[in-house]
Amino acid sequence: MLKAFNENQRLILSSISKNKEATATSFLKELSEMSAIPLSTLKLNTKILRELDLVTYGTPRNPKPIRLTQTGKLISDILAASNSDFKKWTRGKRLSKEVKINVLKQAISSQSSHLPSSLSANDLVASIFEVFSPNLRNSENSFILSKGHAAPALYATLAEKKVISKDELLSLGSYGSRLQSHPERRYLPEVLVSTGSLGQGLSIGVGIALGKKIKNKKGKVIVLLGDGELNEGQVWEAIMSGAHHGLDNLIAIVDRNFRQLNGSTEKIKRLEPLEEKWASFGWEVIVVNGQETGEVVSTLEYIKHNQTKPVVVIALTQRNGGIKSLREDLFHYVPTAEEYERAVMDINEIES
Ligand SMILES: Cc1ncc(C[n+]2csc(CCOP(=O)(O)OP(=O)(O)O)c2C)c(N)n1
Ligand SMILES: [Mg+2]
Repeated sequence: MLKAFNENQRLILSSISKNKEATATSFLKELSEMSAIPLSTLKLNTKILRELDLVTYGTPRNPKPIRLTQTGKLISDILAASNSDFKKWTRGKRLSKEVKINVLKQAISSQSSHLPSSLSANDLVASIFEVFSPNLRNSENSFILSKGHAAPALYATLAEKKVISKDELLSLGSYGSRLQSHPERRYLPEVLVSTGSLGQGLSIGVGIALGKKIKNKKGKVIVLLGDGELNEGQVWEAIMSGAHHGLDNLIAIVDRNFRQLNGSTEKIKRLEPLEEKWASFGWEVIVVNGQETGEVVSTLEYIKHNQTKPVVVIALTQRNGGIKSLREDLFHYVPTAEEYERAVMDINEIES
């Protein structure tokens, strides 16, 4: 039960208990400024808490202070006393640290890798495997890396899951290797769908999720997309189909790094207001910090247990994966030995 609450909801619950007489609007505005969490994310999570009967507040016409209900107070107290999720988040962080380092190693050994796009996605891929263990033996969950050029992040995560060895990672992209620069289902069964041609993954995800419904099968279907990838019209057909069929087993995750190739997504073809676009197609939208594995893991846990319609997680990321010594604006990039050493030091600093 406690696992069901994500980090934003915990923050809201604990802050309301200290709140005196503020209305929901002014309370959330202030909390957003203090925490640097987008207002829309806090609003959505507050709405969820109200649906769970944990908080009450008025309307713009009939303003009332935002308050915890009796159950809300109880849950807030239990959450304050519990540290069980923190253990889980730490596990997520450690997993991601190894993945980041192994993504860098693959870039160096192959000398031609989509390093920045992989670093951007790697906390997301690690978190997805942490929560759902998709595509692995005996797992009922399915994962499609629609932005297939982030294959190194997938391979490094599969190495953490002991599906492939860390030595094999160094064969990335070489002739005869199972680890091609875009994931290839023929060579690696844990790659559910071969990808690389952008725009197709969500349509395939809709098909698998619909198939599960028809056959009464359990499990979630998770699709990771790039933000530039959303320029493909086929993605929006899939978004409509997911909503039309009420697929409460389908989760899209958008790696929102605001970059596609070497340019800005907003200059090339504007995506904003992205949350509103997905919501207007009938999806539930959650915005997270995609470089905080704790936040991503707890959000995915929440969705796993509470999903009632298709959900999109818009994950705010950076092409350097939060590693401050690496540039954020590059598409193809291979670090020198010196840059690698510096990056590993940065990773140890972030993930310690
Ligand atoms: C159908 C298709 N068109 C073009 C490409 C070439 N391409 C590879 S990556 C990329 C940019 C993708 O940007 P985004 O989805 O934002 O991913 P990011 O690298 O930022 O993670 C493009 C256009 C492709 N792989 N597939
Ligand atoms: Mg992008």
